Amino acid sequence: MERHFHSEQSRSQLAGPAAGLAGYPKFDESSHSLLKKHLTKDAYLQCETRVTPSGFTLQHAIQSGVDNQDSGVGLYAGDEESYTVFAPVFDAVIEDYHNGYKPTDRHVSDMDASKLRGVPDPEGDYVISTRIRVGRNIKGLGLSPGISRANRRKVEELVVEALNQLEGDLAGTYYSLGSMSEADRKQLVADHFLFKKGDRFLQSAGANRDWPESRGIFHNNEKTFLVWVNEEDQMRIISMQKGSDAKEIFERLSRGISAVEEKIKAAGFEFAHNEHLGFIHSCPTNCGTGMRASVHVKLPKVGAHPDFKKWCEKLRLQPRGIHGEHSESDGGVYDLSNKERLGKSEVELVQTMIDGVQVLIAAEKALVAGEPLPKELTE
Ligand code: ADP
Ligand code: DAR
Repeated sequence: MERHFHSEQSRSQLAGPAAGLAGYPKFDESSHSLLKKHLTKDAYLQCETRVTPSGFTLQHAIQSGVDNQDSGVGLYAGDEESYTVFAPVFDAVIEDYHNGYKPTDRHVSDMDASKLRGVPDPEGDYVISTRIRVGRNIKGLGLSPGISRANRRKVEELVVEALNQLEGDLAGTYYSLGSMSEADRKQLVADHFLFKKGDRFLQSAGANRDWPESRGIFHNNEKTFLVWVNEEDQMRIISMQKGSDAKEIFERLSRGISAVEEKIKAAGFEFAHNEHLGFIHSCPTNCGTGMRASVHVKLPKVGAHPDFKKWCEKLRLQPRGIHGEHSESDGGVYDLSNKERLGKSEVELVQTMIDGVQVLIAAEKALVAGEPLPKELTE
């Protein structure tokens, strides 16, 4: 068995000698995580003593799903190498979550906003706001669950240096979580920009270590372009505005990503990416594009319909609450976004969101008028 020894004492715990199944985790009957489904005894025995170059072990990768039996996935990567060192587990979880995406498949990116057709809500009667985000991580500096304190500081230094060079409609201000003024904090909360300390899933994954050090938020002067630094990923690059002009939002995001990438490359670094997994993220659900294009949309009758979740599945949409992942909807307003991230391009995913939300708005109108539902839902 190939042994992967860490190159530095970045993590106190080594994988240790083979303990066999003595350390195999317990899963509740109620758990339906992809980790429970795909951490077979054989995969566990293959991976239990492996360690990535930065010292990340299988135990680190599965801890979140062991602590949180209600996880949907339950598995995180601590560095890019986690995806190959623990491939028996990650490959199975990725193939399951991303519609049969195989270890031999190749991901293709397309950030050309001019290819988008239509907007979800031209009349502006249903969609309150639209947001498109991607994650990005800098190659060689780890991922949030396994990153060292020194590398997390390096990430903030590199990213803030890049952000401070943004020009035109992207120019703005960075606010460090550890040192922002109370007035700035209150404004960021009021704007719904301030991310909170990672949830219990990220806590167990090790992503919250040293909080709030090296964490912060950038936003442009118009508050339509944001970058979260060292939250679940090293960067969450976000473009958002009121209304549903997804093309304008996507175009700004594409320019922003390119501008940040240019500065990162000028500093001698690059985004973590490979042909198979696209852009590398800490959670396997985000690999590929890392893109979630979402609308906050008023669909009280559609949302209350017993077939709402089935319709979202059919349209390849993911419903969320309006205060972020794991939150509930509020007053018939839902966060609807593309569910897929990997194996489809950014243009395809944004178009999926546009087309799917158009269908659900048509369904809302039909339910109000007592007319037949759109054929996309009934065929
Ligand atoms: P992420 O999209 O980063 O994976 P969340 O679902 O937790 O994570 O959303 C992060 C934040 O972005 C939450 O505060 C959520 O309310 C906000 N948000 C998401 N989509 C929209 C949108 N279309 N309009 C306004 N805010 C949004
Ligand atoms: N809550 C974790 C992660 C699911 C995907 N969402 C992310 N990466 N924010 C779970 O396993 O349910």
